[in-house]
Amino acid sequence: MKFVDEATLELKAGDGGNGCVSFRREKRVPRGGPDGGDGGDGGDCTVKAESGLTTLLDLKMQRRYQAGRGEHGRGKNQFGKRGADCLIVVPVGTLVRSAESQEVLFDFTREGQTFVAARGGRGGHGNTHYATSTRQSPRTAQEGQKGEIKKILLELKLLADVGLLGLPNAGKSTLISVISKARPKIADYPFTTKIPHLGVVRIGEERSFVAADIPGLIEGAHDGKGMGVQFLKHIERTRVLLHLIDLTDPAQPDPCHSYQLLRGELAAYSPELLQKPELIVLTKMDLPEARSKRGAAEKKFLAEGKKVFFISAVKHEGLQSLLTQVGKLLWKEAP
Ligand SMILES: Nc1nc2c(ncn2[C@@H]2O[C@H](COP(=O)(O)OP(=O)(O)OP(=O)(O)O)[C@@H](O)[C@H]2O)c(=O)[nH]1
Ligand SMILES: [Mg+2]
Repeated sequence: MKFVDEATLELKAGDGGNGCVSFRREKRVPRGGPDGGDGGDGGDCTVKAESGLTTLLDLKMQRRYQAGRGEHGRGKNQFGKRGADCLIVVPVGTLVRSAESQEVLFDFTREGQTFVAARGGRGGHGNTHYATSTRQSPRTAQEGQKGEIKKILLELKLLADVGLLGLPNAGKSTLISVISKARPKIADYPFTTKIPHLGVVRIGEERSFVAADIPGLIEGAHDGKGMGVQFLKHIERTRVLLHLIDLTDPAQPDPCHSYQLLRGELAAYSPELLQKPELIVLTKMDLPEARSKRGAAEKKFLAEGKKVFFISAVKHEGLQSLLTQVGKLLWKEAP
């Protein structure tokens, strides 16, 4: 599954501070030499990659970024302070393009890489730089350069390994929020999730996979009902599916039926989806109502040759063995 996340940003690097025209004033020295300091450089707009992030969503909230201007130089050879840099943090995997030409300016492949997307203006020289043997009292100083103004397009492509699917309210967002740092909205009404959310799930020290929480699917989804077909395409490229089922759903007293209903939607959309390795996950097992239906549900699925997992995302129960099994399917070995 591939998500493309995009954000267009307007950057303004800091202007350089002006150089200063000043002369030494000392007692008994009528005309001291020049002592005007240089202006400080303007701050840069720098983009940096960090591995904990998975989306560009935060950057869509704020589109304009401005770095600080350099201070002007002062007398007594005092240099102006450099302007504050402006740091824009993006996930690893982000591509930076020029918004005008679409040209790729930088490709973040590793954590910690930085790229100066708009450079601050150089500070101007103070009049000390202009003194010569024949011109001892220069009244000239240089203005600071303007900071660069750039418009950039950030593009992030992320591949999800595992797709969480289920009817609305099945507990998909709750699960991803306890196994990863993703924080989709959770609520007790259907269609809380309107866009897919990705989360990086760590297994042990070395391994991790990307899970995708997608909006709930309903009968007729393949025909565009509910949140529609647009999200089914997102799960086409995942390698493993987790099919979440809520035993307490009043509209679905029979979990096998709700399972088949969703499988039917997948089949109608693309029969290949049925070939993907999947795990059936019965959720909300901390609720007495779910627990009372546990035995019967397990038997029913077993009769169809299906093994099921029981979890309570809220109580963090059953998650370890579920994730271990996901790891086995992804890597064909114990993680
Ligand atoms: N008791 C209990 N409630 C849960 C558990 N998991 C989810 N819920 C509740 O079930 C409701 C739906 O949870 P969500 O995680 O938003 O469900 P979803 O599948 O993402 O729903 P949509 O985004 O609407 O498709 C919320 O009120 C959750 O608090 C659980 O393990 N135990
Ligand atoms: Mg949700």
